[in-house]
Amino acid sequence: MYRLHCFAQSGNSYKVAFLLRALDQPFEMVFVDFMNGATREAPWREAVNEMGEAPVLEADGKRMTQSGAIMTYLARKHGAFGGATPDEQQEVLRWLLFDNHKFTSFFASYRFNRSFGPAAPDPAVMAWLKGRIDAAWSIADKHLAASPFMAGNAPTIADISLSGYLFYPMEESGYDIPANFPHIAAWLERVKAIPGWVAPYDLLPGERIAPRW
Ligand SMILES: N[C@@H](CCC(=O)N[C@@H](CS)C(=O)NCC(=O)O)C(=O)O
Repeated sequence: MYRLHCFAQSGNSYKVAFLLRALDQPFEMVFVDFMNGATREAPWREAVNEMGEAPVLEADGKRMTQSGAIMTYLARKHGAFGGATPDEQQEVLRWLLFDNHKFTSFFASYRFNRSFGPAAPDPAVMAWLKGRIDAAWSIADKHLAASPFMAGNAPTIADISLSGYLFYPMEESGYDIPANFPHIAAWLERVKAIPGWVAPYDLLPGERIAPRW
């Protein structure tokens, strides 16, 4: 059985959990106490992930990290959500890289600073991050105006990756997606229709935390 190391606020963990559900694969979840510093402790890094990050998936005698790499492994293994042709598979990879570099990463940092950080966010840092988010999201919004899913006509792990953080409550990020990114908003409804979809806080272990700042 798959074992997923994860926690409720982690959109990157949510991506893998959602994919496992979409693939109809049973899995066990291991709570990572991220908010109390678990991933920064040397023993955790030694035993679980040298990169100091969730998610981690244990499967087939391996311990895997990086949601994009984990999802690629699962899509190949189960023959679904990986893209139907070599061209689509290449497109999936292209969007996974864009997601990890620009789409999820800036937004995850922005949301963390705004809701869960140890101190009130620095306005200059937040303004810089917001500029980067708006630029990346505008690119995805334009792409989705012409395509139902990121890599063609059917959902893939690229959709699961890019959408992961967007299913968290709006008050955590302050981002009003329907008002500002209408094609992303419409696409999120299509992603939600994938069998197995469930909201992050109804799926992942750990307590929901009220936004701090
Ligand atoms: N690119 C990685 C990012 C993973 C990541 O940043 N995970 C967060 C939790 S959602 C984390 O553990 N961060 C620890 C840190 O940055 O110190 C992935 O997609 O798995």
